[in-house]
Amino acid sequence: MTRILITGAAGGVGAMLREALQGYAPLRLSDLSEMAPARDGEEVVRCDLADRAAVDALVQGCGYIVHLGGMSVENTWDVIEQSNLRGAFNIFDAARRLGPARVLFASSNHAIGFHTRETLLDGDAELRPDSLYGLSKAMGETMARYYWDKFGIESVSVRIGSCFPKPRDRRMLSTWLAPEDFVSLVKRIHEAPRVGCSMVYGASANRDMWWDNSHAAFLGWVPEHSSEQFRAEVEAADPPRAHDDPAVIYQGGIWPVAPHTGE
Ligand code: NAI
Ligand code: 15L
Repeated sequence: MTRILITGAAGGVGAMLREALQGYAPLRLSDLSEMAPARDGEEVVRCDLADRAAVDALVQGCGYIVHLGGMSVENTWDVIEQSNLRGAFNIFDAARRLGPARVLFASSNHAIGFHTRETLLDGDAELRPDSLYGLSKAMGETMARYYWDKFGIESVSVRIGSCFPKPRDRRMLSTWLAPEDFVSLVKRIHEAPRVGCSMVYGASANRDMWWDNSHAAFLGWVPEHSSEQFRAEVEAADPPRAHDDPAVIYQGGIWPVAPHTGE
């Protein structure tokens, strides 16, 4: 059975995935931060993704890499560059030299966050990052393309909406990705005979959607959850905003109008 490497295993999504994949395949779990000790079928390796030699050792022997590690919100360019760009480069290049390994790249809706909400995006949508963080995800997707075109390294970039136990505000009623749906997507990407270089919007079967995944139908991924069960609770806690509030104009919410954090 393919050994699966999960980077960012101490994070919110990574820790959830670790539990869900127990017994599914041998797991190598890695993060900069401390993680719970290894159990049966697990290896736990602390590593900075910016450290090329350490990432090489991490990737060795793994056939599938779920690359979640990195700075997951806006930050200075130095931090984003080290964790997200150098980190992604080290992963893809190790997958080339030490693999081949298939890569799931955790991209983000913030790679396309400047699109407005009345625009339905499909597989050909233009990248429109709304932050330095979103820019690093757009660059990661381009890296995935390069490693496929030049070296045949298969990957799926998942433009994750909001992967939390439940939606936290009105916007997330559209962007929510139920953890269980992410787990089924991780497995589909692992089990598909071929993925080439693909992109999937990571959202559950929510009522009001801005994203169309028909280009990725070949994966056979069918999300089974919906944010609808949380609508009443979320709407009661988060009052509606004016139609010209940036928070309701952009798919990225307030990120497009947040301060620029480059020095
Ligand atoms: P998180 O912040 O909880 O986890 C990220 C993990 O990466 C952390 O444990 C952190 O210690 C680790 N990390 C950061 N820099 C590192 C480095 N240089 N070397 C090694 N490890 C490093 O984030 P979360 O929510 O679990 O997200 C996982 C991935 O999915 C991230 O790449 C994030 O950008 C992406 N994503 C998540 C979304 C969500 O709704 N949770 C939405 C869109 C994208
Ligand atoms: C992301 O990319 C972030 O990692 C996550 O913390 C959320 O902010 C999410 O996007 C979102 O847009 O809800």
